[in-house]
Amino acid sequence: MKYQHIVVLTGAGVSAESGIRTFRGADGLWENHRLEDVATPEAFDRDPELVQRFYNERRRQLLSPQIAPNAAHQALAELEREFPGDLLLVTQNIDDLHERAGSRNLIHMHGELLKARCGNTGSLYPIRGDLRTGDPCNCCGVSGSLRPHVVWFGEMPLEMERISDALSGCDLFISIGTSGNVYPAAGFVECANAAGAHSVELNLEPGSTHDAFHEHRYGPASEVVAGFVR
Ligand code: BJW
Repeated sequence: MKYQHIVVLTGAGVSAESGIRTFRGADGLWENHRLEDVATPEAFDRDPELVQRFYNERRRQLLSPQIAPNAAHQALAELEREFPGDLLLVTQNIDDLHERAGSRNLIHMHGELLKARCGNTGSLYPIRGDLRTGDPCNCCGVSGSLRPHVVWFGEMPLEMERISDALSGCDLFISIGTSGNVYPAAGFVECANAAGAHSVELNLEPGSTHDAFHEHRYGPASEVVAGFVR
């Protein structure tokens, strides 16, 4: 491969064929709530039980035996293992399917479903069961301080400095299975283009920022990702 510094951005579409629903698909509602009604700090302040239930259900689903990485996750892990240059995988997904497939140089910019965070101290805890509104946390003992370790609208995505550095030094940027509706991730293609990188969109259908990409391949991630990287 003629490239040396690759940044890959993934979104919900990469996990769709593993059985995890995307956000903005035809059935993108949860219990008739819009995403914006459960994925904001205001929603958590207003109705913490509703928000905890939303994430508890998704955590249970993620840990159910039928959920497993698909061929797209596997192909990206294989690329990381075999690529002689450096590859940073930035995912907007809060599932752990990239890790399960073997990816290691990975940033979860919107957080991780299998971690809880203390709202008072920022301490992180692994979590595989349900979070409840009255749970006290080990670090401060305050009940109700634990929240899912995820990034809601209006909050700062994680590790932005490391991501910006990688984008400004990359020569190939690959975006996979994201609608391009949510910033700052939707702006990464422009950062990569400004750095002189070749940019590629792999998606089921054109996303909102498709015009910004130099190359496109449309189809299910399990097919187009494996086809592109191998
Ligand atoms: C397949 C497939 C298959 C399906 N194969 N593909 C105006 C302008 C600019 C910004 C803003 C603005 N107004 C407000 C903002 C800021 C706001 C924002 O972007 N709002 C928009 C709605 C406009 N952003 C924020 O608030 C962010 N923070 C922020 O900006 O901080 C300030 C800042 C300033 C400067 C620098 C840096 C920061 C925070 C955003 C947090 C998003 N959080 C969520 C929830 C996370 C927890 C959870 O999972 O519950 O993240 S929202 C949700 O959307 C989730 C996702 O990661 C994210 C993106 O969704 P994604 O992955 O694109 O999924 P879908 O469903 O939209 O698309 C799926 C795609 O897959 C589709 O394209 C399908 O075609 C495809 N597909 N099957 C391949 N088999």
